[in-house]
Amino acid sequence: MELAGTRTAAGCRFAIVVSRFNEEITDGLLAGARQALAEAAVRDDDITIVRVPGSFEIPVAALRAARTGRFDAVICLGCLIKGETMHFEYIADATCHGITDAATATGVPMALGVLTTLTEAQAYERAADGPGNKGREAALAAVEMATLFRRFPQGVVG
Ligand code: DLZ
Repeated sequence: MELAGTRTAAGCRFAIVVSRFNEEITDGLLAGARQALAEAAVRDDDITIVRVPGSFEIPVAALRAARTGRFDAVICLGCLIKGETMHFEYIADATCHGITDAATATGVPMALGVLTTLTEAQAYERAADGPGNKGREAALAAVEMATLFRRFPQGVVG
């Protein structure tokens, strides 16, 4: 037997947790994610946007969204730029570990669309419209995991 997700996710529900820090860039990530979900036949009504102040707040909001039991996957979007962020490594580390912990604690897939770049130019490049948009990539991963887990429900052990 082989289990895999699909590229369309009609009927699946997604939360997108997006930080306001570096908002021009996170707006680009959000647009890319929404575009990818629309292409995957996800209805607007099945998408909930959760706005948080900065990347550091993403994990707790993602955990709360997952715990509602309403979402098949959570898409996490943020932007950390090393050149402007003195404690870049600490926030990046806490954010990535926090998202991982939230996913493993709840069993709800979380897609990582948090940019960690050296410069603002690199961040804009990764948030620009097109196939390289990292919000888009995160949403595609979420679609694949959401549809995989619909076929592979929790509790089927042994
Ligand atoms: C404080 C801070 C700094 C300096 N830089 C960033 C950043 O580049 N990207 C980001 O998403 N958030 C940043 N923050 C805000 C923190 O994530 C957090 O919101 C605050 O420390 C309040 O907890």
